[in-house]
Amino acid sequence: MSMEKTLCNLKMPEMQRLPRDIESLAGDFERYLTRHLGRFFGCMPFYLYEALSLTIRDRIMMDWRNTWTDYEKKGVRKAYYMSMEFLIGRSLGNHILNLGLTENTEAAINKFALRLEEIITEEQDAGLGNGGLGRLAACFMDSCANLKLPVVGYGIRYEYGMFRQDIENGYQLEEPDHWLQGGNPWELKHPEYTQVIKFGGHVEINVEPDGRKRHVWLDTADVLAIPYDIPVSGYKNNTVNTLRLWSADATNVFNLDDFNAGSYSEAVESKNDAEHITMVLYPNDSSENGKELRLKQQYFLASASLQDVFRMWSLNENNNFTQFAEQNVFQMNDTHPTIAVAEIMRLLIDEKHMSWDEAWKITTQTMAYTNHTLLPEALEKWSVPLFEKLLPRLLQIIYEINARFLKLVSRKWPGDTGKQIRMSIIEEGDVKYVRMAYLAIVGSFSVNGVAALHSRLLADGLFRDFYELWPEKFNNKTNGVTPRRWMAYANPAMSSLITEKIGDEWIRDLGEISQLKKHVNDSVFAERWFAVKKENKQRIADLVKDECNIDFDTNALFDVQVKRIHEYKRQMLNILHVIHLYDRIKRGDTENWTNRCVLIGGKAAPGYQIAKQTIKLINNVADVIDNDPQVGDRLKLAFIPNYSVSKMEIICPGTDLSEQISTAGKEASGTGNMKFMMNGAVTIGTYDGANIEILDAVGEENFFLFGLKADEVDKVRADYNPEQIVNSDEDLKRVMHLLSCGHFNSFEYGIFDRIIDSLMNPQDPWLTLADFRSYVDAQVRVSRAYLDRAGWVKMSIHNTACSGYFSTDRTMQEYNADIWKLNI
Ligand code: 26W
Repeated sequence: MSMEKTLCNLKMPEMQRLPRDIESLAGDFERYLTRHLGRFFGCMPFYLYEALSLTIRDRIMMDWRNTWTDYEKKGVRKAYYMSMEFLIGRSLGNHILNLGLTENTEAAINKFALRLEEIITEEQDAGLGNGGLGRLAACFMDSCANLKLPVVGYGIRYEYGMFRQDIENGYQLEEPDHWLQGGNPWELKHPEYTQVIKFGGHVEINVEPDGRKRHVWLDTADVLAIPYDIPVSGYKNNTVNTLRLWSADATNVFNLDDFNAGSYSEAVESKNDAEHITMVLYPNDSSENGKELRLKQQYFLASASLQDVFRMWSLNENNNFTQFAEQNVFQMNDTHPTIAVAEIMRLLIDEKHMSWDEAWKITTQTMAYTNHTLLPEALEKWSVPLFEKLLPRLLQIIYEINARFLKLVSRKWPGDTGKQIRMSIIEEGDVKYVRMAYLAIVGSFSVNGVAALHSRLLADGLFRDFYELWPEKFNNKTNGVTPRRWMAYANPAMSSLITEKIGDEWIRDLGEISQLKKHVNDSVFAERWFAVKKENKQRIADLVKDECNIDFDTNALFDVQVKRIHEYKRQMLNILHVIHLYDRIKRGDTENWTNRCVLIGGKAAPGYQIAKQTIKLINNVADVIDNDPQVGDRLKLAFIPNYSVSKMEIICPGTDLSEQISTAGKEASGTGNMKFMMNGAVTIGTYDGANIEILDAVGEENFFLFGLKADEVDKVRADYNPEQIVNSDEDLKRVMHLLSCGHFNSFEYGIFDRIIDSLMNPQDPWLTLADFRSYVDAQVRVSRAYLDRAGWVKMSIHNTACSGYFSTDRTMQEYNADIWKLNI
């Protein structure tokens, strides 16, 4: 290791930029395949992918090193995006696009009678995230590189990513996702930057000769954190940022007592325990189950990342932390990494020997927190006994933060003990809990929601007391998606059509896409737009044929809902509508009919029973509908298994209608809605999350709005009566009858009872039936609108033309202007 250090300090000669012409790409590709990997053409295609990735990676290295050394220079203020999830998906195709090498690479590969597409699809998705929050982090990284913002991502290198979903007899089966099995050409291991993470043990107080007390955390079980760096290339701008993912390993020191007692295997066992920390991504995206290993993961990420930043700081500044807050800012992606608030205090006080006040000042000037959900069951809290056992020193620090904070509360609201109890970071009760969101708010200078409505609901509702105390901390940052992956890469046909009309600046700056508005009435352009959509629909049809053996006709309206399966997202409302359409066909009510292909996809958390039953119901309804000759092409339903980033790359370009139908006030933002809109889908949606901003951008005549608004939801809840709703709506009555009479579960008695009960429950928090009528009416408007082909295409172009605001480039510029203040 010391050897490595010396060598690293040597001045390296300037790296030469590698040639990017077809010949040299082809030559390197062949050389990697034959001489490095020892394979030949005709081998398993995975090796072709590996050889091509190494070829492309070589062409990133120089810019990567230069970008990093630029950031390491003194005086560059940096942001660190801390997230338990980065849902990256595939990398090869994305880097080829960003490097501007699409054509040359294709040509180089063609020389070997291969197609680029075949090679790119060999790559396993890096599925290191559950859904929206994880994919958002990946889009943020892309945009920061595009904007040349000095931002480093910190995350966890899970051995197993999001589980693979198989469908058997209509039920979800979870299979482990061993994505690293074949090796990962996109990561560079950096053992020289290993950090030590402590767990367990106890705390003692030493009195220093100068009389100051010092806390020492002793007898800990230590785990090593080893970083793996992943390059994040900017779009044709020679910038390559870094995503640093931590992997857990045992310390090299065996437990000598065990060892000497002859317990060799016990000594080795500890290695296994340590490695478990980064073994698997938790697949829950909305309810916290308080698992010990998850808290370990969170602390592991926070501590390793903070120590890494401190290490880099010390390279330049020795141990002088006076300027630290001027040069560094941490953005915490939800409460998952917010133990960082206490950990940075520990590092500053116990290891850098600062006073409490100095350390607190640095903490509250460098920490920022983003909230992604209002669902109470998703708010993380950890039991105090668990904390005490795993992280005793951190618990002490949290208690001290809380004591000082509650003093402030009592000064602001003298005598209001209710307020103190409500706002306390520690929840009192038989078992005490640490409320992570409150710790995050108290320790941060910025708290943001992810769409305008959501941020308002945080200030007015969930975090109201805190908003009253510190209104200046609260702000909104509406989410976005990266147009590189979600348009330029995923939808090449539409991208070239757009570029032909308005040039290609939109890829770098999506604001430019508004120029398309000039062309909405151009009928030649509209016809070409329609043709491209149709090609893209064929790709969905092929996928559905391949995976579900169901025939989608590209003349039909493609109606898509893909996202995690959750009651608040109301896949059930979609199914009720599908059953209603089926019922209409069966009773012959098909005048002016619009043919529809309905596609639903998404994973259910493995322990979320009702979500899993919903998947089974979708598959059973699909079976009945798709095999009924009387239905024919009028209606098709498919459930696409194992929905993932790479599937969305095929799905969003070919979608006509985007389903965004959550109970108002429940979907913090949504980001699938933005991908669809960008690709020319029209939205049917509730007044929720970023739908509201999409509606503002496109206007009411280009959006199918329905359902109760967030404030109405709360009022209706008081005397919600599903039975009465069913009885007063003939269509709904028939749908509920078909559901409950076993029409979709002939030999599977009772399997949907729980779903039906929850819909019929006056306490149903998601008020699904309350929005049925308004949803069906909106769908009638959709069907009618689709019959007018020219009108529909206009709407489609208009949606794309209005999508400029929903680029993560805009989101990142706002984070930078209001929170990070880099490059200023
Ligand atoms: C219990 C652990 C847990 C809780 C919540 C794990 C993961 C979560 C995430 C916050 C779930 C999530 O992905 N939320 C989504 O974040 C997106 C990005 O901001 C939003 O667009 C979605 O509306 C929100 O549901």
